[in-house]
Amino acid sequence: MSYPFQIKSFDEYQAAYKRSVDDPEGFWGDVASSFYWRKKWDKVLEWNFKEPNIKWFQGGRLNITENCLDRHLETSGNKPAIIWEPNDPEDRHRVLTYRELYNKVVQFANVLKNNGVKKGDRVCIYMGMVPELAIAVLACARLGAIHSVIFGGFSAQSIADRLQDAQAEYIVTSDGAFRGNKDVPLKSVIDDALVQCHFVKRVIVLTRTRTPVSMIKGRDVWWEDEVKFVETMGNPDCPAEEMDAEDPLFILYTSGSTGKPKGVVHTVGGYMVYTTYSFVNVFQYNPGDIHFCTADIGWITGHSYIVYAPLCAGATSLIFEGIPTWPDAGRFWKIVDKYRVNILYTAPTAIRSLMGFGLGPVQQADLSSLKVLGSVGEPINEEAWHWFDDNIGKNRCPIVDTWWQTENGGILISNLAGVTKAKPGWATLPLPGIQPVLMDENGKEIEGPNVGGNLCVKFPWPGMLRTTYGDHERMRTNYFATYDDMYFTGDGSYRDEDGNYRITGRVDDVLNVSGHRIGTAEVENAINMHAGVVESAVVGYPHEVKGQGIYAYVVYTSAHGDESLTRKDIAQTVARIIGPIAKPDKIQFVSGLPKTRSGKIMRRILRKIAEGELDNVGDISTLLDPQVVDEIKRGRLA
Ligand code: 6R9
Repeated sequence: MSYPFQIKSFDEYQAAYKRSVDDPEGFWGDVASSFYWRKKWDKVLEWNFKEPNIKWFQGGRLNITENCLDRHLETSGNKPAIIWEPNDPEDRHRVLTYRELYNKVVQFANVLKNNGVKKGDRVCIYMGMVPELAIAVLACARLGAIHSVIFGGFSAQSIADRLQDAQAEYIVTSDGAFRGNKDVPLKSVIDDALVQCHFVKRVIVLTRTRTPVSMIKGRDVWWEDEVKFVETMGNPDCPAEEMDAEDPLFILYTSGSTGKPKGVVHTVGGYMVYTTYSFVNVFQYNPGDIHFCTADIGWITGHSYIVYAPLCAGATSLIFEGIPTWPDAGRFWKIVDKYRVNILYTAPTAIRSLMGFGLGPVQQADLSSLKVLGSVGEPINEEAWHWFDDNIGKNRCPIVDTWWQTENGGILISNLAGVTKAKPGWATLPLPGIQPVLMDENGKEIEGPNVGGNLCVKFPWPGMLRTTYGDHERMRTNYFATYDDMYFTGDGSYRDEDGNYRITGRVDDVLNVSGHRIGTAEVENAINMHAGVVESAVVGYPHEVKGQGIYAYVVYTSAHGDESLTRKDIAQTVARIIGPIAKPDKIQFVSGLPKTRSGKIMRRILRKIAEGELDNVGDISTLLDPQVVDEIKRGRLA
């Protein structure tokens, strides 16, 4: 496969960028033309950011799986589509060619069909990192069912919230998942979630860990039995459902600054075009390259850069079931060595944690196959950048620092490997089609070089979200109400004299813990569920490995009893309500929170204290009870 839209030089980048701004419809129409459409679109773009209403490739008809699978069969049927490395390095790995993956997707699409799944139905997928997860995702897309993948670390309560919001009647899960030396009992978590969700009609359970599970009559079926049934039918074909370009492809829940996570909706046509375009350009993917993205498919990075974009590009995508530190901290490097990986796309938090193990684990592996390194999820600090560059890329692999969000579908700001210049700690330049602007607090654009502000995008791109599921108004207030006619990202950024962007992090109440987005409000709500907690306030603080840690200030009723036990108990409550990733790192008991006379918690002060900047908390004169600040400072947990 060749990629007519692949940018090969800085001049080409500049030309593509200019055209994407001067003639966006011509530009994206050309990119989209190299995909397979059953029927071409009537109109490339229609939009306004007021309602907002965004439509790309209207009237176009297609199925994304025909682009991921069918169209590669003739020329690349025997090429590996997926390489799977199991949790335990002693176990057998698997390779699925495009032909094999196609057969499995068609087969499982028939399983879903036999179980009643139709176009437009929501299917929740809760699995570990096994090839069947990608197969389930693609099988949904083949039928036009809307998948909603939930990361395997989320709790029963989080799952129930998402199932209810999406009104998902079908679930695909497995008995359990292996992660390092743990096995996570996924099916049993689903059972707990379903106590509250009687509308769920069917649960399909894959065997992975052989953890004992209870199967509910009439509701739960085994993946393997259902596949066998399709085999006895003679493995019939499953023609792809013809979709409109603007039909939803999936829902993915993500945290915001208020309330419960929202269901970000991506649509078939634009998402396909944008993610594939970004993949081929940012990583400079060439046919035959082995691409290893270490994210979980439960997050957007896995959706876009493990499943959809690589497969649309006919690439080989490596799926790793385990964790970077098991059986030892050399696991990533051994995988690179074993499969001769060419592109390694990972997160700063993983790099920082592996740095802590020294160079021993790195030196045992041959990393000479690597050509491109990538980083995503949070700002990468210079120390981690250089360690990655020196020790993994051996100073000969470009590092792409890719900034984007669940809502964006694909990478928005990044250097293009070897084509545009890297700058440590900087995401650098916008991709063609992306028009970033910096805004000040008063809604004015900040122009010129060497300035900082709130990062917005002023023109639509094909991969952007179309709505928040079931609540379009939420999409408007979240992203389009802060600034007129702008998509507001929630991030702050600088811009230098060459037009490079350096993302400084969230400016709203969203934390980024090990690259995971967590809303402070969500954590507070979970803490407040604990009997005995009166109220709480949660802020982030700099954490050496996680990027940000979670610091909770908690007002607790009874002062007696064992404090450390109560802390453990509260952390456990959060893990039960949200999931272990949201557990506070520090819990400080306080007698009150710093509030204004109107009752608003002054988080600015709490943030400064958590950061250890005790002399720099700013003006506290407007507080109802300024004395509480001194008490909180004295009790600060180092
Ligand atoms: C893809 C993904 C989005 C938030 C985003 C920003 C942070 C992601 C970054 C980065 C600096 C980068 N972020 N990549 N910050 N440099 N290269 O991570 O999506 O989980 O929705 O998180 O992550 O703060 O707003 P998501």
